[in-house]
Amino acid sequence: MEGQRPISWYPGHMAKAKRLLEGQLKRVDIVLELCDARLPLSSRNPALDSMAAHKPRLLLLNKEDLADPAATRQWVEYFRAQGVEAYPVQAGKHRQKILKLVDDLTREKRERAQARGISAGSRAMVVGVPNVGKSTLINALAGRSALKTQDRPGVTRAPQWMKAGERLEMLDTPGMLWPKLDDQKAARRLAYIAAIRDEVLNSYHLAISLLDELMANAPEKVAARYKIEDQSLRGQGLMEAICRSRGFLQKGNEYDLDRGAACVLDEFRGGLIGRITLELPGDVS
Ligand SMILES: Nc1nc2c(ncn2[C@@H]2O[C@H](COP(=O)(O)OP(=O)(O)O)[C@@H](O)[C@H]2O)c(=O)[nH]1
Ligand SMILES: [Mg+2]
Repeated sequence: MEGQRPISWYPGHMAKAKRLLEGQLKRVDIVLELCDARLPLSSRNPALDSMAAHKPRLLLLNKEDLADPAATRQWVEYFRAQGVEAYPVQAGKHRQKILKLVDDLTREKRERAQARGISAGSRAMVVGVPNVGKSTLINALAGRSALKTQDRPGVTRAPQWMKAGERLEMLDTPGMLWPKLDDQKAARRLAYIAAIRDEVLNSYHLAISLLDELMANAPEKVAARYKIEDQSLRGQGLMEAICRSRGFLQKGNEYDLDRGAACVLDEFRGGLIGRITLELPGDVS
């Protein structure tokens, strides 16, 4: 996109994250993969498929409260048609539901072990790209609120196990998946949900690009939120209309476009514009 630096991710970070994750995966019976329900495609990383092959996996479409419920239903159907167990959740709220799902998925292995006289529980870990809710989920499942996790790639320490329910132990460190940055569209979308830091992009251009996508998906929600009458507005014209309606003006009555940009990004992230999903299964090429 014009005026925007390409998004970069250090290959060294990626390689370290991969090594760390491979080591963690070896220790667990089941993987709880988190993605963002607003971006079920862009917020997953297909590298996990090969790394966690042959392990039971649960795909949790997190932050369902921020996503469009009809779109979420479409995604759940899409994933299930592919044989992926997918469930919409709010990581901090659905402890019992998630523990039950994990219990069901690990039952077979547990019963096989019991038949051989081994009465072992199951071990699980949480995996996902930054900001999808990994720490929130770990805290919720373990029933603790003071978990201090370091999910920066490369931070190595002895793994700690926490009890989460009667038969489940959980790795207290989330598995860090690096975001999918080779696809610029996916990368931009990850920046909208703050999975990659703002600094790597110019906020103004990011907000303009987000507005473009919002107008394609849910123009009436944007119009209602910012009291915009002309729904054909796009780009700077739309941002100016938002600044006008919010009174974001600078000296000399110029529009404070940066303030408008920050406002749109914040309000989208907080769900204030409405429950909006930015990609549908039909978009999968
Ligand atoms: N609205 C909403 N916010 C959530 C949900 N789960 C997590 N969050 C928020 O998302 C942000 C990132 O969560 P965190 O657990 O730190 O993500 P991590 O980087 O994957 O560990 C935090 O501000 C959480 O409060 C959810 O289901 N709904
Ligand atoms: Mg975290």
